Amino acid sequence: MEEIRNTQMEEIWENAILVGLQTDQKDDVFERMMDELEQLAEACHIYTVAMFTQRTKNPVHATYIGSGKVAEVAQAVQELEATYVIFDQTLSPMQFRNLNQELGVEVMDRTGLILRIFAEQARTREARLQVEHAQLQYIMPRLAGMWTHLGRQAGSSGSMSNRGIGETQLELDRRHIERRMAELEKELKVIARERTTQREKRLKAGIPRVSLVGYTNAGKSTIMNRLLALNENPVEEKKVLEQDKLFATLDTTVRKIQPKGERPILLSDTVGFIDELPTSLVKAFRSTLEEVKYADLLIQVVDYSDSDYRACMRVTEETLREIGAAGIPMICVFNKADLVHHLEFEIPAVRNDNIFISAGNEIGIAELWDLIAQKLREGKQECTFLIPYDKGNVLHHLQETAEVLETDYRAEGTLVKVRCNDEVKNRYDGFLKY
Ligand SMILES: Nc1nc2c(ncn2[C@@H]2O[C@H](COP(=O)(O)OP(=O)(O)OP(=O)(O)O)[C@@H](O)[C@H]2O)c(=O)[nH]1
Ligand SMILES: [Mg+2]
Repeated sequence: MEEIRNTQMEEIWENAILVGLQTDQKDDVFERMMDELEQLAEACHIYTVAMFTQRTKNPVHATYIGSGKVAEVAQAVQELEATYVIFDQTLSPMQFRNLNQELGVEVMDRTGLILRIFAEQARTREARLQVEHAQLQYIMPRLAGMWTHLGRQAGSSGSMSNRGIGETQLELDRRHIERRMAELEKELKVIARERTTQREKRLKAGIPRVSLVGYTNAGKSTIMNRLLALNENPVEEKKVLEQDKLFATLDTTVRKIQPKGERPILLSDTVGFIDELPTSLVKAFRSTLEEVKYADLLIQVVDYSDSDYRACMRVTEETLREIGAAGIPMICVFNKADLVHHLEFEIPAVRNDNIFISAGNEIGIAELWDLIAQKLREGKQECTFLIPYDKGNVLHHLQETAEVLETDYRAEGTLVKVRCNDEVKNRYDGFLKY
């Protein structure tokens, strides 16, 4: 039996008690945060057996929650045989150490939980290295407190919240971690360079790049798959993973979308955002997210059925600013409209740069494509340049930066009709024919 349980076929679920501290948040915001914490735990196969909350202006310096609450939680840990106690905010190393000691089980915080999901979900080499780096950065200041609970727990397996980096953790000293982090940084740099080369190749191809962005679980991957289905010969293997789970996608996938008779785009699907995404992770995933920075158009996917979707949009926009992708033209897809009760209009509905759809039910996919194509044409104009044959570099650059519509070889040079923005038009003003 034990053997079967250990195979990957069966998911082993563990129990946790969640603890939240309501400081200045409104009730509904706080509730939503706790809900999200429960979902994050679920994504790690951790089942919530109880939830404790406390209202206070300021967290207690030493233990985050008050001592009475600590005792209450400690008792519940015994009674409910919980494996973890998970806190709603990032704990300081000291709080972490004290709580580990006083509660006698493994303590996790929101950041640790997110890191664990990332560790479990990481598939590609780059994602794995990025997650390991973020984990080490998180562990460093917390090393001292990490194992205190084990002293009290006879026969514990010694599993820890940050799996995947080995169980010899206890012996790892700071120097060792630092060395490993430096190694990881070096490897990641090499991968980032390869990624840049790939991107440059794609840039040269002159195909517009469009990136799906948005809060985790909003439906980005589902939209990617529905748009892929518009291709003339859709290939099943090109599909990406869509799943009702936070952070189902960690890697960036780029796919060419080209419905029959249309101009192609390169669409990228990437890691979702979340409120207070640990900065170590944002940093670690910076190169994965670079794809977004170089997009011609962003598609912000919003779960319209989420009562607080506006907060999710704010998080997305903040994260975009953080990664240097603010200011890129954007359309907003209000997805999961099928789940909205009493919707006052029919879907699909397009309002300026906003579109209301249900990717899950394949409603509004063609309309979304039209909006993307229209938005990509916006702000561009058709111009014809005559480039003398000795100005090969100019022609080359035009082909890279503008959408070439027609090419004709004349006696005086190459006549190219392109669709381009003002910047390109002005730069080659001297060659402008009409
Ligand atoms: N009801 C409904 N469910 C949807 C719709 N679109 C997507 N879903 C479901 O929402 C869940 C999340 O979808 P994904 O496409 O994986 O979401 P994502 O934004 O890629 O999420 P991450 O990669 O985890 O950040 C899946 O279970 C989808 O089937 C929709 O329009 N309506
Ligand atoms: Mg996804």
